Amino acid sequence: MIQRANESILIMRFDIITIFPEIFRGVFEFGIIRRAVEAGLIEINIHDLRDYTHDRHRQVDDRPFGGGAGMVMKPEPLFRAVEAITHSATDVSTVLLSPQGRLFDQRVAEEFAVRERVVLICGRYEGVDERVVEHLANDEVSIGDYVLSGGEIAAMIVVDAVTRLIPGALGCDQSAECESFSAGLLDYPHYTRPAEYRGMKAPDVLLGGNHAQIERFRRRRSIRKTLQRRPDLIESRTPDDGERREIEEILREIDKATMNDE
Ligand code: 6GU
Repeated sequence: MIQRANESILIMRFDIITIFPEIFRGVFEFGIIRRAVEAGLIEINIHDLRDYTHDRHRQVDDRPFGGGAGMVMKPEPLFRAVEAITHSATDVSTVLLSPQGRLFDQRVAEEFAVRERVVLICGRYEGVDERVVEHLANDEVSIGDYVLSGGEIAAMIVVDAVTRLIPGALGCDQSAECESFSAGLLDYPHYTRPAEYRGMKAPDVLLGGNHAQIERFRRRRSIRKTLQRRPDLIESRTPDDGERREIEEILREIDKATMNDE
């Protein structure tokens, strides 16, 4: 459970700095994010970087010193934008989105969720003047090991993942905790009506109403899927004795099943 710095309800403010503000039209107007905005839990402001230029051409990038391909985002508009947006605010994370950043995962989302303000600077893929990295941003984040044309889509992902962690943003506070990764495991499979569809059956145990059995079934399926698909997540856990026994048991079952296939 995330505890905000202040126990009373505190609005969390995102500021996104981008050269493509139109990209964000619409994306925050649906579902959980929309409801969080309407409920006054979060505020999202989109800023056009060109508004912080002073020249006639509203130039935000320039050719790299030392030569080479591509353009580099100039420092002055970015410094001006961040300074104008944050002025004297404290408890601000100023985050540059770039492929050089640390990997954004659920832990990082939890870190941001306890901030009062998060400023997201959308870098373009060719690069951002290093003085922004060193002296303006206090964090640099990447959403994965692939290259995007810019940080805009990454910013959407960060806002989404962080908003879900803000108390009250989900219908039920508990549901974020139960979901994939909060417990460090992949989610268990879900089923709904009909109980049988084209010969494909939902597991009987889920229809029976025995809650202890249902919980055990779901936990074991979570562990099994995680072992098969993301063993790295299992390795980074410190399981208690019960869970270690369960993992070993499931591993033996998987072994047995693959031996039968051979
Ligand atoms: Cl945050 N930006 C860009 N341009 N590419 C990325 C990324 C961010 N994260 C992964 N690839």
